[in-house]
Amino acid sequence: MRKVSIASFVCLSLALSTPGLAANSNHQITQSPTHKVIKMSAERFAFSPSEITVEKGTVIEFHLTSEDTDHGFRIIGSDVDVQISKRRRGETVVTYTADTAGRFIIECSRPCGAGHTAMRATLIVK
Ligand SMILES: [Cu+2]
Repeated sequence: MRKVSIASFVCLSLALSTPGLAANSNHQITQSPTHKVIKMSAERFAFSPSEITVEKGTVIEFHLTSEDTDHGFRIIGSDVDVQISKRRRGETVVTYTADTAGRFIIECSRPCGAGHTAMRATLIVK
């Protein structure tokens, strides 16, 4: 009987001594990153949409498809560089956390024809 009451006391004092922890986890819930799915298609020699704007901290899930041949999808300055397989070969899904504000160039990274080097899109992180 006495052991039980000591245990209760310990639990109670732990709960009372950690109000900061409780407040902090509430804070994290309200600040949890926004998750955004963006469908983007590639076709000689453009991405559609060609400009995307997100809030800083957004976790972007790109769903990429091609309307013609193989294309690439590289966000310059990041690790993201994937292939978008030719039409009807399914979609490529890649996740990017937009944790830095700025303008980022997305370029096609697979030679796809005459306009390949001009095949770009812009990601704006506010
Ligand atoms: Cu290309």
